[in-house]
Amino acid sequence: MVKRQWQCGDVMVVNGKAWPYLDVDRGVYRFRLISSSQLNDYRLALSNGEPFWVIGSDGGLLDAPVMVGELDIAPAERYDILIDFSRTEPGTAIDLVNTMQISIAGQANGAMAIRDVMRFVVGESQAPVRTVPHTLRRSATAVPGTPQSVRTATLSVNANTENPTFLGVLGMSLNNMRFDQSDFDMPVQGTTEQWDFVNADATFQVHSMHVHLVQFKVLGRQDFDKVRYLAENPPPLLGTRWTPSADEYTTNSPEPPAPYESGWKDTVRCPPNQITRILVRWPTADELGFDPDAEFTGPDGAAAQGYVWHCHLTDHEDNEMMQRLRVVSAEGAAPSSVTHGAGGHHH
Ligand SMILES: [Cu+2]
Repeated sequence: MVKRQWQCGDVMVVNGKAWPYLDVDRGVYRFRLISSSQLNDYRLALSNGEPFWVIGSDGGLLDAPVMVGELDIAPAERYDILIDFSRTEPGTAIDLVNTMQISIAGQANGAMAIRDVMRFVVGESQAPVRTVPHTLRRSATAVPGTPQSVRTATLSVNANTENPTFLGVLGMSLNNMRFDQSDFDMPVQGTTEQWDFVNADATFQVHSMHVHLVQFKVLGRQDFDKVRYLAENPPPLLGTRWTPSADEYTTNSPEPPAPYESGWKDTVRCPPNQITRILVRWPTADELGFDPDAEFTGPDGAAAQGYVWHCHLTDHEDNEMMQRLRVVSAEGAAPSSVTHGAGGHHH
């Protein structure tokens, strides 16, 4: 667990300890990482320049270990990694470091980057596991299929005229909507959709988008011209749905996801000035063994339905960067506002 204290802190905390060290034997170790940082994303590497292996992501094991020199991890993303200390000289100290500059908001305390995460100190003994496996699954992960529709979702930080306090003037929204609006997305059970997360945020913040109920595939990312996009599609006041496609404003070719992002994910890094595309298959009640659209009683005692999708930066999700979502049955589906076909990005 990697965490920084407060929004703009400058102390790296791992499992509750500031800059801890761990004694390791000479062998291969599995670490289960979750970034519980509130704001920053990190690029993790080993100080000795040695590679390590990613073997799992949010939704389980990858098909095979992916050797990396660096691993990007945003708040709430999970990765399982293997580090091989088997050939390391006893007594060697190896640091897990972050090579990513911290976010602009995180630099308010003057820290540009927080390099040190934790330290491994290699001992004399041999650990029981001394090799990295070649495969992790018997069969390759299934792909959800071709999307029947494309939804554009916009990630924005915009002026909140109702809250004049410091930082409160910034409203954070998805699709320019408030959380309690009723015109949220209602995908149909059994359908496959492409969602294009358009990060048009003025603050150059990486958002970490999390969809409840499902595991999805990351299709990739593409740069777009945010200035022209915003000029030609000016967002209305907060509270009016605003989801223009950014496909006409792209400035390079689509980039595939990092190889370690090829497994099942429920949380994805959405860098600024990029479209991050995912492929989601909405499960049916039969597949789940329960009705995902069943009514339940909300904390306020009122009847509610559905799930949420949100940015996992905690002050963003707490500031309305969260939307409701209902996964409706095919029979109960209302005509939707989904953009079909044209302009979409198909693989
Ligand atoms: Cu965010």
